[in-house]
Parts: sequence; C-alpha cells; structure tokens
Amino acid sequence: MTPNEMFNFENYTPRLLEIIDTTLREGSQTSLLHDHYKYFFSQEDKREIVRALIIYGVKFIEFFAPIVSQREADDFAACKAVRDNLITQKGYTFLLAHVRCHPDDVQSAIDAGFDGLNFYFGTSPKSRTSSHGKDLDEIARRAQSLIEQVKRDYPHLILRFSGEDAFRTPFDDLCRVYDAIAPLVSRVGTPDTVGVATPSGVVQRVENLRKRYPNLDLEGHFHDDRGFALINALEAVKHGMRYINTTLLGIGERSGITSMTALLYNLFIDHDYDRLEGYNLRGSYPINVLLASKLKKLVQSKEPVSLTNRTHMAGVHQKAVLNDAETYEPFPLDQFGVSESEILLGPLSGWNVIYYFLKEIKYYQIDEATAKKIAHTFKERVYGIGEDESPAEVLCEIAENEFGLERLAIPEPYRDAVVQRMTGTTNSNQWLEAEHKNGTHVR
Ligand code: HCA
Ligand code: CU
Repeated sequence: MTPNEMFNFENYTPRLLEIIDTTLREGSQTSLLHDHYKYFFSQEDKREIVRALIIYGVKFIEFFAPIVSQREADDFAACKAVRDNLITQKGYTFLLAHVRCHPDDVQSAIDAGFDGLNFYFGTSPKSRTSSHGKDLDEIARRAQSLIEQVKRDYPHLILRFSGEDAFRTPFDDLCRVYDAIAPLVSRVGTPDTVGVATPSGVVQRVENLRKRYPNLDLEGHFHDDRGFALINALEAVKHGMRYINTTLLGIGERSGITSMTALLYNLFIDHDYDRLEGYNLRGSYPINVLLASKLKKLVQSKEPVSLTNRTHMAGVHQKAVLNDAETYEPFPLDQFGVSESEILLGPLSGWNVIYYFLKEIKYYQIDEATAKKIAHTFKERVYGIGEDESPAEVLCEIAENEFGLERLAIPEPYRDAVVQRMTGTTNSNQWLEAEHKNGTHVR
C-alpha cells in the first residue's frame, strides 16, 4: 500500500480552519523573485519551505502540476520525500496539484503521487472570451466528464473545483457549472483572481454558496489588488469557509494573496482560538523570515507578523515602550515568535536573520551589506563552535572584533528591558539625541 492509500482523506477530520498553502505554486508567480535575479525557488528552497510548513501545522500544500516542467516534477518528488519522512513525527500532510481540466495535467499529477487535484477553469465572461473561448455549458460538460472519470479510477484522490475569476462570474453562471460538479468533489473554490472582491461581497458569496451546496466545503483564494486579501479571508472564515489559500508573506501574482501568518494572527487577536487548532503560532515569525531570506528580502513592513511592528522610531514611543510595551505594542507578537528566543541562530541562518538579530536584538549599528558579509563568516565559523559557546556569542564576537561594529548603549534603567525594540542607525541617533536632551548618559 502506498502512503497515499494508507492515509486516505476519508479518515482525516478537517479542522475548523485548514490552510492550503500555495507558496510554491501561487507564490512562485511573484515578481519579487525577479528583484534579486532569483527567478525561481531552488529545490533546496522548496524542501526547506515544505518542511517548515509541515512543522508549522499546515496539512495541505499546493504545487504546480508536474506537467509544467521536468524541473517542477523533480522538485515535487523531492518535496514529497520531505513530507514522507515527517509522517511519523508530524502526521500526514496532503499534497495537492493545481491542474487545468485537461487529461495531461491530471495524468502527470497522478503519476507523481499527489493526494489531490485542484481543478480550475475560467468561468467569468472575461476568461470565456479572452482566455479559452468556451461557453458555460461546455465548461460544465468538460469539467464534469473529466472529474467523473478521475473519481471513478482514483477514488482516494481529494478533488476540488474552482471557477477562475469567480468574483467576476455572476452567481447564476457559477452555479450552472458548480451544479454539474458538486456531486463529484469535496470542495469548491471561489477565487478572487484579480482582487475585485469587497468584504461584504465575500460574506454574501459565502452565504449563497453555503445555502446552495450545504454538503460541500468552501475554499477561498483572495488576491490583494485592493489591499483586501486579508480582510476578505477573515470575513470568509468567520462566515464558514473552512479552506483558505495563503502563502508565506502573501506572495503571489501581482500584489499577491492572503499571508498565512497575517490571517492566523488576526484570528488570534479576535479570540477565535478554535480555528487555530494545530498551528504552531510561535513559528510564525521564523517561517516568515525563512521565506524572506529565500527572496533575499526582509520581512516586509506591511506584514503584521514582523519585527517592524515591534520597532519604534519616535523617541517618545521608544521611551514609553521601554516602560510599558503595550503603550505602542497592542498585540502579543511574542506569541507569534517575534522575540529573541525564537530567532535560532545556526549554520542555516540566512543574512536576514543575522541582520535582524544584530540590529534589532543586540542593537549593533549595522547595514544590510555588512550583515551579508558577517553571515558568510558566521556560517564558516559556526561549524567549529565549542560546547561552552553559543551561536549568538560567536556572532557578536565576529560583529565586534572582526567588523568593528558599534553598539548602541542602553541607559541603566532600561538595560534589562526588551531590547529588540531598539532601532537602526537613523532612529538610534534620534533616540540618542532624545536621551541626551533628557540628561541620561549614553555611550
Ligand atoms: C492562477 C489563477 C488562480 C487560481 C486559484 C484557484 C486564481 O494563477 O492560475 O485555482 O483556486 O487566482 O484564480 O491563482
Ligand atoms: Cu491566484
């Protein structure tokens, strides 16, 4: 028996909220990969991302159909091996292929050993006229006959159908297609492909779909063209959508989709704890940093689970925060891993983590270029680390003795306070000036 047959989806009880991570499919379509001439995730990147997602508690991960390229096929096999190795320790994670309603896509996914197929077919007037030229009846007929056949021949597969550009597809049109498919699938998606949906429109859509397909689970996929990807996903979840597509840092086509940690963080803030079952929330910031280092970027300032939200510029804010963090930090970001103890330094640490650690936690005055050089030295040095040393000590030693970095001194009353709130060069100077004015001695 193959692992796929042993871990039949029938035996899995879905949680109230199931994240379907699509960092390696939708996320690979981000233009951010071009910014640093990276263009695609390497196989090693993908393996690390899959491993991190599984450890985080994600049970569904979406990939391109292997037909896309030999490279995708090989990378999927490597990712599947990562998943297989983690089954005993972490339980089963379902690997889903994003497929067109085309027999070749389907066959490539079946041959590769996927657990499920995410079918899609453009249903909006735009997709019908400019993309594939088929009318609604033809779409319904083709999708239905292919899915029927797959269901008959491969009953263990988890099947989903999405009408691409669903939010520009009139509800009745969507239903013409979904009515034909509903008896065959376990979920239907309603992707907001071009980010036109509003929160109230999402609520209405979810309610209408629930009424019409009470036995099906719903899946959402919200693009961020209007900046609504997060609020739309939150509204959908709160109105009974169980499956949400997210990516790490919300990367994806154009401005991307909902960020996984942003969604979970907001549910936490709203005390929606039942929906957070099984997610390792403390791993949120580390997993964001992991992806950011793959993109050769920092965790962006608009990501809610970021160190930026614990970094204070104005002298007045800094002072207040040192007295009582809640003055300017309303939410428990430390529970989402934005704290020193969650930043584990080791040979795999990217320059990004090292930059954060030295700048925000150890308050060295450092720029990104220097962080990259230090990361290089650290990587070589850390393998020879002695028992009585810690990676953090080694790193600080390199920063100070080999790179001559200066530290911002903390005045006595605040010395033991949480230090990651210290800021970079410009604001450190502001902070120093403010302290000077107040007559506090600093180095
Ligand atoms: C795409 C489109 C898609 C598909 C989403 C889905 C979208 O990039 O192929 O299948 O649910 O936004 O519609 O990402
Ligand atoms: Cu998309």
